[in-house]
Amino acid sequence: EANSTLSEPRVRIPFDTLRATLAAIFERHGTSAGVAAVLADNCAAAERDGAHSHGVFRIPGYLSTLASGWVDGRAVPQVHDLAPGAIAVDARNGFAQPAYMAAHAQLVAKARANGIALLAIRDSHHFAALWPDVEPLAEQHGLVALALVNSMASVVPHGAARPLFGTNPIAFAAPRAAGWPPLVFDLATSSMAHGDVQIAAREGRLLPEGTGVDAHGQPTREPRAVLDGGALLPFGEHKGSALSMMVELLAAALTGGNFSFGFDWSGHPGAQTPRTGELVIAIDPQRTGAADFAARCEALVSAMADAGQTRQPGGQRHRQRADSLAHGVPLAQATWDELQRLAGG
Ligand code: NDP
Ligand code: PYC
Repeated sequence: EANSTLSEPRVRIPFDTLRATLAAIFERHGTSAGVAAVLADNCAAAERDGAHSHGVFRIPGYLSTLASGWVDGRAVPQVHDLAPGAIAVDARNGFAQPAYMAAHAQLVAKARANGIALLAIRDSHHFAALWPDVEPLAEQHGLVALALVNSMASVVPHGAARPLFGTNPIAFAAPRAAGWPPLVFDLATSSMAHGDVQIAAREGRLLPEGTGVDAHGQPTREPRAVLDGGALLPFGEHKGSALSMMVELLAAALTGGNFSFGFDWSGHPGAQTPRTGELVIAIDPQRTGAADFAARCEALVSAMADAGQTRQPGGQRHRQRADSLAHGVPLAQATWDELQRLAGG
């Protein structure tokens, strides 16, 4: 399978070659060329940055979902210019990233014109890392950006008895002074991303204490018990649970998308992509009345370093990115062989 293993032998694949191969796979398995290009960019970038839970590991899930008829790989998103600071996109049961791209330029223009703008995406499937939805807004456009997406009922709210929330990530990006990549974090509000539980199961690793419960609601460290009828817990008990609730409200209720518990994919065996919503908020730091945001950002970064913080969020991804761009994206040989087979090569 495409996500088979991290064991040797390994190869280094040029980023553009990986991206082109992934685009060929998507198109060969039922997406339009445009959707294939957007998903391939996203998935290859995650693999390049070492974000393994949402890199090529996800290809079998994308393909089984497309084969199940649950998602429309050829959907053409409808963009609605709602207000000076608001855009809505109906993804029409397509992937979230093409819907986002359809409104990206408008979001930037509105944030510049108004100081703040939001993009509300509904009826969309987000099966990816979230940082690609905010990092370019900070890096290329100097905007502060926040993105939230809800997923599938797999997390038990704090104090509750059954799963309701999704793993519901939050991503944030802030531009830094010239020459520095933006400060970016991207984190699931669950104790662990569902994808990482799947990877732990594949690799035969136990989960940390407090990650999840089995089908009887009992704490377990067995990834298969979490995946087969069990559930994850929020990170940080009531605090992560409250953030996850907020994501349901902002990414679903505010956009018109489904809640994580609000869709039924049982008629589509093989479906894995959640059909929900996404909210992106972009803020122009030049339009808030504060002096020189970039300088304040540098002051904070220096203070964190002085306090002893040696690793910043996003730092590891950028180190892996530099390595991948210099030497090729590392993949298991078996994984690369399988990707080429799927691409029809
Ligand atoms: P992690 O816990 O791996 O990382 C969360 C953030 O913390 C990252 O920005 C990471 O930076 C940073 N970080 C990690 N370790 C440290 C450290 N020691 N010091 C400082 N910063 C640190 O992410 P998750 O497992 O929570 O999420 C993984 C991915 O899964 C995300 O990309 C998320 O968007 C995706 N996801 C997608 C969903 C969807 O519905 N589409 C649902 C749930 C998750 P760095 O990247 O540099 O390590
Ligand atoms: O890893 O939790 C996850 C996830 C859900 C949807 C896409 N990724």
